[in-house]
Amino acid sequence: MYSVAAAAAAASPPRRDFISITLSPEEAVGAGGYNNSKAWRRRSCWRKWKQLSRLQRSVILFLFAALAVCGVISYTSVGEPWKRLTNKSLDDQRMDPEIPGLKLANPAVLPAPQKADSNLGDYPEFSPQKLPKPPHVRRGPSNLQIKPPWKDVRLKSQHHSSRIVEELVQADKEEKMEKSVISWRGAVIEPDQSTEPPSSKIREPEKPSSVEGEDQKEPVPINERQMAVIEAFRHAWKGYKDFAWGHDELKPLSKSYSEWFGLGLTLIDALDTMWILGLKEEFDEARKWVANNLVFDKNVDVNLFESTIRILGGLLSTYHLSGDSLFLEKAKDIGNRLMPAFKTPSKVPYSDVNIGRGTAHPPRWTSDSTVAEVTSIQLEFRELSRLTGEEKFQKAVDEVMKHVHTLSGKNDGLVPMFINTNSGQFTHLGVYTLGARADSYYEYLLKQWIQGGKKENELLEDYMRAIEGVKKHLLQRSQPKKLTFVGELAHGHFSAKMDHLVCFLPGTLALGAHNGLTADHMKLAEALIETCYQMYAQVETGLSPEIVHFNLHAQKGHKDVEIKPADRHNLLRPETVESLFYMYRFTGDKKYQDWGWEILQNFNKYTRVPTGGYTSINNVQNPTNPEPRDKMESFFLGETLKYMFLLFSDDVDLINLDKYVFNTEAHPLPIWVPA
Ligand code: DMJ
Repeated sequence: MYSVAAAAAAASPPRRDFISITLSPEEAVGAGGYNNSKAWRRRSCWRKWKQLSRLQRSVILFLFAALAVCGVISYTSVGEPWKRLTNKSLDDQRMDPEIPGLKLANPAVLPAPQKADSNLGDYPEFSPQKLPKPPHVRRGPSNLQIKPPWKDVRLKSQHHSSRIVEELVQADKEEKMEKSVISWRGAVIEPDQSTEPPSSKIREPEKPSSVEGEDQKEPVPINERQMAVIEAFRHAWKGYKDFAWGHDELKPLSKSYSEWFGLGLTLIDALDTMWILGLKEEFDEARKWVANNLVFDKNVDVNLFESTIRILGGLLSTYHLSGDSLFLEKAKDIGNRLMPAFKTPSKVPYSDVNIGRGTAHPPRWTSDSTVAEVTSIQLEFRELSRLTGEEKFQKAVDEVMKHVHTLSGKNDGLVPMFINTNSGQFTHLGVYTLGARADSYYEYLLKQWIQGGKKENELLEDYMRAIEGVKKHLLQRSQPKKLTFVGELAHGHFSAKMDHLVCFLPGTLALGAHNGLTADHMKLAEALIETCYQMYAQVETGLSPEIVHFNLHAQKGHKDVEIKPADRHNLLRPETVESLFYMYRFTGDKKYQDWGWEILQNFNKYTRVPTGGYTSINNVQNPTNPEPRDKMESFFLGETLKYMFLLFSDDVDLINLDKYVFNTEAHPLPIWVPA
């Protein structure tokens, strides 16, 4: 039978996938002979149609009509299952080809941490695209991510297929580990999926019981005091941007800058503060500088400790908060360049490293390093190992801790201030302080123990012993207010001198108590933070000097706090505000917020430079002329203002202290096994 299909087949140019119907010769060749022109074919069809009887034509038309009706019916009944089938087949495509049966989660919408060799040009640009936030989508980097209030998600601009597979497998692993996703100010916190050090066995993190509820939690609005901190930060940043952009420190009065390492120290120190404060524009601009201008291949000597806590720490925490692999790449770069410091006879690191040449050395006048410096780089290098899978970083710093653990020369857990890089022994024995050169040794004992999931007992032992040492040798009460303070011990003689630096201690003690250590520590923390506050309140400007001496004997007309002329400067240091933050978090007592608020107002009154920036001052005792020093330290943005903002917040999930531990420069790093 002649059909339209056949006609269509005949009419079509030769194709490989047509249906061929062969017609009989007489059908194919009509009068006039075979001629494959269009006109001939049209005429020929019409002639054939005319030759059919009326009945035949009716049957054919009826068949066409029936076919059309069937087509419509079958489309409507088959359409839905077909659609489902189509979607299913798309789902099937998301099955991991290498792991049968493993269904992959949605393709990652957040960047996964990149491998050590990944391309530096591959950094994700921040995308304005906003994706709906499904409550249980597991995605993104194997790290803690706090999305800022200005954005729910960040998209990678490029997806190389191999990386996508990695991300998908990663996403699936994360799903298996029942990671929690909790919201913070419309943002998300994803506890780490691989929170053990590289050398240890990976354990699944516990899912916090509050996760489901918190997912629904309303973002906590920023309050007025926090707004004041944002305003202060913006003012400081304006000065830095206008006069010191890309340099280490702002000199706000001379409207210039000073260089220490020549690495944009203030900018790097301030990155995570901007993220936490929600300053998107400023963050984006700073990120661009890091991407385009931050180069470590420079013939420059840097201090191992300072560059570790400020640069390495700042980059690592910014990586964790943002998920942006740019910061991890930079962290790896500087981490590797600092490693030559550990090539010493004792493996106790030198204080200085030339990051361009790969050489390290002690200061010119000694072969000693400072104890605080060699024992306060561990949080950062350990975290770098965990992220990169390269053990060498952690190994180097763990060895230092193990070595110091075994050393003689301690006094009930209190350490001297210097250690020799050749012999590995303490030097200048007999002087004990919790201030300069020893302070963060104590802080990092506790914090490493917390970071590692409270399993490294030697760290805890050393910490507990040291606090007992403090109680036994260094605690005293002042007159007339009977303030508890931490003095110093020099060859058996007690000195009532206390550095402002010691004011980290109440916060650290409170953190220890929060982590299950004895309640005594909290009591001591409460007493010490009162003292630190008085170091501000008893001074004419309401700002603490660098060092105070406490009165041990009541004298008419004398306060508890005495200040020597050489000690009356204020460098915009963070320690008291830092401790106020911990105390408020753990007690909820508003007086700590009020004390911090007073301090912020006094910074604004005496250290704010109208054209932008804040300055350290020489004389906290002279409110009419505090003698500005013309320098804004990077830690003012990295620490002081960050802790202020956190202190005024009532949101415990704004850097949750069961998930993060702050390094000594206020850069939050994830706790490997969160509570
Ligand atoms: C910061 O660099 C760090 O907090 C360090 O531990 C001590 N000194 C400054 C802040 O005062």
